[in-house]
Amino acid sequence: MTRLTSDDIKETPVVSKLDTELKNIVGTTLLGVASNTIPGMTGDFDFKNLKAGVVPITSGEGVIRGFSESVKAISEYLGMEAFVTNSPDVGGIAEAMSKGADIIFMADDYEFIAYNLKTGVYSNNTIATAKGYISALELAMGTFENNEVLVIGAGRVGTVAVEILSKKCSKVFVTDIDCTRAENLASKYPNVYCVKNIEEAVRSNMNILDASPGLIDGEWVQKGAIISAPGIPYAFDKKGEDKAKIIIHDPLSIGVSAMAVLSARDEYF
Ligand code: 2YC
Repeated sequence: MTRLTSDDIKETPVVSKLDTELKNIVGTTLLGVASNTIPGMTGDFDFKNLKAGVVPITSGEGVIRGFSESVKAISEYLGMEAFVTNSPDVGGIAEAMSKGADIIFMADDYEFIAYNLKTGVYSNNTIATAKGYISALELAMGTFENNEVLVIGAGRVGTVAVEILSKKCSKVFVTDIDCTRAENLASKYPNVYCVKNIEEAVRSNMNILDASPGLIDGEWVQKGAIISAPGIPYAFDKKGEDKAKIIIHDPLSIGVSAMAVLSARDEYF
Protein backbone atom coordinates (compact mmCIF):
# COMPACT_ATOMS: atom_id res chain seq x y z
CA MET A 1 0.00 0.00 0.00
CA THR A 2 1.42 3.39 -0.96
CA ARG A 3 2.07 5.74 1.96
CA LEU A 4 1.20 9.40 1.39
CA THR A 5 3.82 12.07 1.93
CA SER A 6 3.01 15.54 3.30
CA ASP A 7 4.04 16.83 -0.13
CA ASP A 8 1.32 14.69 -1.81
CA ILE A 9 -1.39 16.37 0.29
CA LYS A 10 -0.11 19.95 0.51
CA GLU A 11 -2.96 21.16 -1.77
CA THR A 12 -5.66 18.97 -0.23
CA PRO A 13 -6.94 21.50 2.34
CA VAL A 14 -7.99 23.71 -0.61
CA VAL A 15 -10.92 21.35 -1.22
CA SER A 16 -12.72 23.88 -3.41
CA LYS A 17 -10.04 23.41 -6.11
CA LEU A 18 -10.87 19.70 -6.51
CA ASP A 19 -14.58 20.42 -6.16
CA THR A 20 -14.45 22.80 -9.13
CA GLU A 21 -12.37 20.31 -11.14
CA LEU A 22 -14.91 17.54 -10.51
CA LYS A 23 -17.83 19.77 -11.45
CA ASN A 24 -16.07 20.52 -14.75
CA ILE A 25 -15.06 16.95 -15.60
CA VAL A 26 -17.82 14.74 -14.17
CA GLY A 27 -20.55 17.33 -13.76
CA THR A 28 -20.96 17.02 -10.01
CA THR A 29 -19.31 18.07 -6.77
CA LEU A 30 -17.03 16.11 -4.44
CA LEU A 31 -20.09 15.59 -2.20
CA GLY A 32 -22.04 14.43 -5.26
CA VAL A 33 -19.37 11.85 -6.15
CA ALA A 34 -19.33 10.60 -2.54
CA SER A 35 -23.15 10.52 -2.32
CA ASN A 36 -23.27 8.48 -5.52
CA THR A 37 -21.48 5.62 -3.70
CA ILE A 38 -24.80 4.87 -1.97
CA PRO A 39 -27.01 2.63 -4.13
CA GLY A 40 -30.16 4.40 -5.19
CA MET A 41 -29.13 7.70 -3.60
CA THR A 42 -30.18 10.77 -5.55
CA GLY A 43 -28.96 14.23 -4.54
CA ASP A 44 -26.40 15.09 -1.91
CA PHE A 45 -25.98 13.31 1.40
CA ASP A 46 -26.97 15.62 4.30
CA PHE A 47 -24.45 15.41 7.12
CA LYS A 48 -26.89 17.28 9.35
CA ASN A 49 -23.89 18.81 11.16
CA LEU A 50 -22.45 15.53 12.32
CA LYS A 51 -19.23 16.14 14.21
CA ALA A 52 -15.99 14.50 13.06
CA GLY A 53 -12.97 14.00 15.33
CA VAL A 54 -9.66 13.31 13.55
CA VAL A 55 -7.12 11.47 15.71
CA PRO A 56 -3.40 11.55 14.76
CA ILE A 57 -1.86 8.09 15.18
CA THR A 58 1.85 7.86 16.05
CA SER A 59 2.37 4.09 15.62
CA GLY A 60 4.80 2.68 13.03
CA GLU A 61 6.16 5.39 10.75
CA GLY A 62 4.17 7.91 12.73
CA VAL A 63 2.21 11.03 11.88
CA ILE A 64 2.20 12.46 8.33
CA ARG A 65 2.40 16.27 8.60
CA GLY A 66 -0.82 17.71 7.20
CA PHE A 67 -2.73 14.42 7.08
CA SER A 68 -5.12 15.04 9.99
CA GLU A 69 -5.59 18.67 8.99
CA SER A 70 -6.48 17.52 5.44
CA VAL A 71 -9.07 15.04 6.74
CA LYS A 72 -10.53 17.82 8.91
CA ALA A 73 -10.71 20.23 5.94
CA ILE A 74 -12.46 17.63 3.76
CA SER A 75 -14.96 16.81 6.52
CA GLU A 76 -15.78 20.51 7.00
CA TYR A 77 -16.16 20.99 3.25
CA LEU A 78 -18.74 18.18 3.18
CA GLY A 79 -20.81 19.95 5.85
CA MET A 80 -19.59 18.42 9.09
CA GLU A 81 -18.19 20.18 12.12
CA ALA A 82 -14.65 18.78 12.51
CA PHE A 83 -11.64 18.98 14.80
CA VAL A 84 -8.20 17.38 15.13
CA THR A 85 -7.58 16.09 18.66
CA ASN A 86 -4.69 17.59 20.64
CA SER A 87 -3.69 14.14 21.88
CA PRO A 88 -2.75 11.33 19.53
CA ASP A 89 -3.60 7.61 19.78
CA VAL A 90 -5.82 6.34 22.61
CA GLY A 91 -5.77 9.72 24.37
CA GLY A 92 -7.00 11.25 21.13
CA ILE A 93 -9.84 8.75 20.84
CA ALA A 94 -10.90 9.55 24.41
CA GLU A 95 -10.63 13.27 23.66
CA ALA A 96 -12.76 12.91 20.52
CA MET A 97 -15.43 11.05 22.48
CA SER A 98 -15.40 13.60 25.30
CA LYS A 99 -15.79 16.38 22.71
CA GLY A 100 -18.88 14.69 21.29
CA ALA A 101 -17.54 13.38 17.99
CA ASP A 102 -20.09 11.34 16.05
CA ILE A 103 -17.45 9.96 13.66
CA ILE A 104 -13.79 9.34 14.44
CA PHE A 105 -11.18 9.23 11.64
CA MET A 106 -7.87 7.51 12.37
CA ALA A 107 -5.11 5.91 10.31
CA ASP A 108 -2.04 3.86 11.13
CA ASP A 109 0.36 2.52 8.51
CA TYR A 110 -2.03 -0.25 7.46
CA GLU A 111 -5.63 0.82 8.01
CA PHE A 112 -7.50 4.13 7.74
CA ILE A 113 -11.00 3.99 9.18
CA ALA A 114 -13.96 6.25 9.95
CA TYR A 115 -15.93 4.89 12.92
CA ASN A 116 -19.44 6.09 13.71
CA LEU A 117 -19.72 6.09 17.51
CA LYS A 118 -23.52 6.39 17.40
CA THR A 119 -24.36 3.55 15.01
CA GLY A 120 -21.28 1.32 15.20
CA VAL A 121 -20.98 1.60 11.40
CA TYR A 122 -17.43 2.05 10.15
CA SER A 123 -15.84 2.49 6.74
CA ASN A 124 -12.28 1.87 5.67
CA ASN A 125 -10.27 3.84 3.15
CA THR A 126 -9.62 0.90 0.81
CA ILE A 127 -13.30 0.11 0.19
CA ALA A 128 -14.31 3.78 0.25
CA THR A 129 -11.59 4.74 -2.25
CA ALA A 130 -12.67 1.96 -4.61
CA LYS A 131 -16.32 3.05 -4.28
CA GLY A 132 -15.50 6.75 -4.60
CA TYR A 133 -13.47 6.33 -7.79
CA ILE A 134 -16.02 3.89 -9.26
CA SER A 135 -18.68 6.52 -8.55
CA ALA A 136 -16.63 9.18 -10.37
CA LEU A 137 -16.01 6.80 -13.30
CA GLU A 138 -19.73 5.99 -13.55
CA LEU A 139 -20.64 9.70 -13.57
CA ALA A 140 -17.99 10.37 -16.24
CA MET A 141 -19.04 7.38 -18.41
CA GLY A 142 -22.76 7.90 -17.93
CA THR A 143 -23.46 4.25 -17.22
CA PHE A 144 -21.64 0.94 -16.66
CA GLU A 145 -24.50 -0.99 -18.30
CA ASN A 146 -23.23 -3.00 -21.32
CA ASN A 147 -19.86 -1.30 -20.82
CA GLU A 148 -16.37 -2.65 -20.23
CA VAL A 149 -13.81 -1.32 -17.74
CA LEU A 150 -10.10 -2.04 -17.33
CA VAL A 151 -8.75 -2.12 -13.77
CA ILE A 152 -5.00 -1.58 -13.53
CA GLY A 153 -3.62 -3.03 -10.30
CA ALA A 154 -4.84 -6.07 -8.35
CA GLY A 155 -3.80 -4.62 -4.99
CA ARG A 156 -6.16 -3.66 -2.15
CA VAL A 157 -8.17 -1.00 -4.00
CA GLY A 158 -8.04 -2.78 -7.38
CA THR A 159 -9.32 -6.02 -5.84
CA VAL A 160 -12.36 -4.28 -4.33
CA ALA A 161 -12.91 -2.36 -7.57
CA VAL A 162 -12.93 -5.56 -9.68
CA GLU A 163 -15.47 -7.18 -7.34
CA ILE A 164 -17.83 -4.18 -7.49
CA LEU A 165 -17.39 -3.58 -11.24
CA SER A 166 -17.95 -7.27 -12.07
CA LYS A 167 -21.56 -6.77 -10.92
CA LYS A 168 -22.09 -3.54 -12.88
CA CYS A 169 -20.23 -4.00 -16.18
CA SER A 170 -20.65 -6.55 -18.94
CA LYS A 171 -16.89 -7.24 -18.90
CA VAL A 172 -14.01 -6.25 -16.61
CA PHE A 173 -10.35 -6.57 -17.58
CA VAL A 174 -7.66 -6.63 -14.90
CA THR A 175 -3.92 -6.31 -15.32
CA ASP A 176 -1.09 -6.18 -12.82
CA ILE A 177 2.69 -6.22 -12.93
CA ASP A 178 2.31 -9.49 -10.98
CA CYS A 179 0.33 -11.61 -13.47
CA THR A 180 -0.47 -14.27 -10.87
CA ARG A 181 -2.26 -11.74 -8.73
CA ALA A 182 -4.33 -10.54 -11.69
CA GLU A 183 -5.08 -14.12 -12.81
CA ASN A 184 -6.16 -15.18 -9.32
CA LEU A 185 -8.47 -12.20 -9.07
CA ALA A 186 -9.95 -12.72 -12.56
CA SER A 187 -10.59 -16.40 -11.85
CA LYS A 188 -13.14 -15.47 -9.17
CA TYR A 189 -15.62 -13.85 -11.57
CA PRO A 190 -17.08 -15.23 -14.84
CA ASN A 191 -16.96 -11.85 -16.61
CA VAL A 192 -13.51 -10.75 -15.46
CA TYR A 193 -10.51 -11.36 -17.72
CA CYS A 194 -6.81 -11.04 -16.97
CA VAL A 195 -4.69 -9.14 -19.50
CA LYS A 196 -1.02 -10.02 -18.99
CA ASN A 197 0.48 -7.06 -20.81
CA ILE A 198 -0.29 -3.64 -19.28
CA GLU A 199 0.51 -1.76 -22.51
CA GLU A 200 -1.89 -3.94 -24.50
CA ALA A 201 -4.55 -3.54 -21.79
CA VAL A 202 -4.34 0.26 -21.82
CA ARG A 203 -4.24 0.44 -25.62
CA SER A 204 -7.42 -1.61 -25.91
CA ASN A 205 -9.62 0.02 -23.27
CA MET A 206 -11.46 3.33 -23.28
CA ASN A 207 -12.67 3.14 -19.66
CA ILE A 208 -9.94 2.69 -17.04
CA LEU A 209 -9.72 2.57 -13.26
CA ASP A 210 -6.02 2.90 -12.46
CA ALA A 211 -5.38 1.65 -8.92
CA SER A 212 -1.65 1.02 -9.37
CA PRO A 213 1.48 2.96 -8.37
CA GLY A 214 3.00 2.47 -11.82
CA LEU A 215 3.44 5.15 -14.49
CA ILE A 216 1.33 4.83 -17.69
CA ASP A 217 2.99 5.86 -20.97
CA GLY A 218 0.77 8.41 -22.69
CA GLU A 219 1.58 6.63 -25.97
CA TRP A 220 -0.72 3.79 -24.82
CA VAL A 221 -3.70 5.94 -23.84
CA GLN A 222 -6.56 5.91 -26.33
CA LYS A 223 -7.91 9.21 -27.59
CA GLY A 224 -11.02 10.02 -25.61
CA ALA A 225 -10.23 7.59 -22.80
CA ILE A 226 -12.07 8.06 -19.49
CA ILE A 227 -9.70 7.40 -16.59
CA SER A 228 -10.45 7.31 -12.86
CA ALA A 229 -7.13 7.09 -11.05
CA PRO A 230 -6.87 6.57 -7.26
CA GLY A 231 -3.35 5.21 -7.71
CA ILE A 232 -0.54 7.11 -5.95
CA PRO A 233 1.66 8.59 -7.34
CA TYR A 234 -0.20 10.17 -10.27
CA ALA A 235 0.57 8.04 -13.31
CA PHE A 236 0.00 10.12 -16.43
CA ASP A 237 2.27 12.27 -18.57
CA LYS A 238 1.29 15.27 -20.72
CA LYS A 239 0.67 13.05 -23.77
CA GLY A 240 -1.73 10.89 -21.75
CA GLU A 241 -3.52 13.94 -20.43
CA ASP A 242 -3.89 15.37 -23.94
CA LYS A 243 -5.29 12.12 -25.37
CA ALA A 244 -7.63 11.18 -22.50
CA LYS A 245 -11.05 12.82 -22.41
CA ILE A 246 -11.08 12.72 -18.61
CA ILE A 247 -8.56 11.85 -15.88
CA ILE A 248 -9.87 11.95 -12.30
CA HIS A 249 -7.17 11.91 -9.63
CA ASP A 250 -6.56 13.22 -6.14
CA PRO A 251 -4.43 11.80 -3.30
CA LEU A 252 -6.98 11.74 -0.48
CA SER A 253 -10.23 13.72 -0.86
CA ILE A 254 -12.41 11.34 -2.89
CA GLY A 255 -11.53 8.44 -0.58
CA VAL A 256 -12.14 10.45 2.60
CA SER A 257 -15.42 11.88 1.24
CA ALA A 258 -16.66 8.38 0.48
CA MET A 259 -15.56 7.23 3.96
CA ALA A 260 -17.52 10.10 5.49
CA VAL A 261 -20.74 9.26 3.60
CA LEU A 262 -20.40 5.50 4.13
CA SER A 263 -19.84 5.86 7.90
CA ALA A 264 -22.41 8.65 8.42
CA ARG A 265 -25.22 6.46 7.10
CA ASP A 266 -27.48 4.76 9.61
CA GLU A 267 -26.66 1.28 8.53
CA TYR A 268 -23.89 -0.55 6.79
CA PHE A 269 -24.69 -1.75 3.32
O1 2YC B 1 -0.87 11.22 10.53
C1 2YC B 1 -1.22 10.07 10.92
O2 2YC B 1 -2.06 9.89 11.82
C2 2YC B 1 -0.60 8.88 10.25
N1 2YC B 1 -0.58 7.72 11.18
C3 2YC B 1 -1.41 8.55 8.97
C4 2YC B 1 -0.80 7.38 8.20
C5 2YC B 1 -1.57 7.12 6.90
C6 2YC B 1 -0.91 5.98 6.13
N2 2YC B 1 -1.71 5.62 4.96
C7 2YC B 1 -1.52 6.25 3.79
O3 2YC B 1 -0.68 7.08 3.60
C8 2YC B 1 -2.46 5.88 2.67
C9 2YC B 1 -3.67 6.79 2.69
C10 2YC B 1 -4.00 7.28 1.30
C11 2YC B 1 -4.79 5.93 3.15
C12 2YC B 1 -4.30 4.59 3.01
N3 2YC B 1 -3.00 4.60 2.78
